[in-house]
Amino acid sequence: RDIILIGCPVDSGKRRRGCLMGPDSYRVAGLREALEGLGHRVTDRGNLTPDPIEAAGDPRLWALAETVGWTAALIRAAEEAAGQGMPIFLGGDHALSMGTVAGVAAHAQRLGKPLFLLWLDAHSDFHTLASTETGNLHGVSVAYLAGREGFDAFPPVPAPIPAKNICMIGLRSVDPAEREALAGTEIHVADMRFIDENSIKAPLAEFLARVDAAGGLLHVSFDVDFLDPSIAPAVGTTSPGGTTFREAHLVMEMLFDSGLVSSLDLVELNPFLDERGRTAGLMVDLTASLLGRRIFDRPTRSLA
Ligand code: DIR
Ligand code: MN
Ligand code: MN
Ligand code: MN
Repeated sequence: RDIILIGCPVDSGKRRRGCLMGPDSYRVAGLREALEGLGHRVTDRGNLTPDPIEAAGDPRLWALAETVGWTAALIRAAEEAAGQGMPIFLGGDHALSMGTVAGVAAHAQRLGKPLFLLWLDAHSDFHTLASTETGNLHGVSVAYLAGREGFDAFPPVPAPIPAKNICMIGLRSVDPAEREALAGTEIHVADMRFIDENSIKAPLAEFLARVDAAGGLLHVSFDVDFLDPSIAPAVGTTSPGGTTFREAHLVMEMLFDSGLVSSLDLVELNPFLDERGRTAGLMVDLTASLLGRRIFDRPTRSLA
């Protein structure tokens, strides 16, 4: 495949700094080389910068103008790149997905195909600007993309994503206002208890079958805190009880087998918190699984 790496050093979506170093951490950890080793053509476009925006600040919201500027710049860049190959957006915090997913959705709309969104995260990121308790805008991305009210400060979403096309897997930290809002939508939600009881394969297989049946494009937004902090410590919002090493690789391997993934975000890596590149290296390995690295070719020979 033609893969386009786009550095998105967005660090405005929360107060703790460090995600701006994410793109370079993935480069140092060998993302490009890993994907080339799987036979892909890889282009690295370097890092983007936000549009200069003079938005009135809001004391309740952290760095609103900067995040709006990033969103505007990323919508353009993502729409363009989605027409040229498979973009991988190297974050940066999860505020960047407001731009990348909105841009990819505009591209899908031009093609006349529905866009589906897989949100791999401990958090649902479903606050509005009115409901956020922290004022951290990395917690509002899905609400913006789904077309919820109250985002007048942001660029209009070119093609809001229907709730039934969104699936969240890995949830374990959902604020009361988010719970209530999610309950009123058709968003598919597999929280950690559901995964414990049913396996992570079940909700993903069901979602992929729907994407396939609809002839859709699939954007995957991968927050590092989807993973258990014991294997992925380099994230500012760790939450215990996350997915294991093998659960995460299984998700990536199933995504590769589906052949449906058309774009990817890697978000919330904070290299300042990493242990000698351990988390960055795991994210590179998981991305390689998403793009075809496997233990054996399937089907595995029967032992019988
Ligand atoms: C959190 C954001 N619910 C908030 N969640 C995070 O600040 O509203 N998302 N960390 O990944
Ligand atoms: Mn997130
Ligand atoms: Mn998260
Ligand atoms: Mn929260």
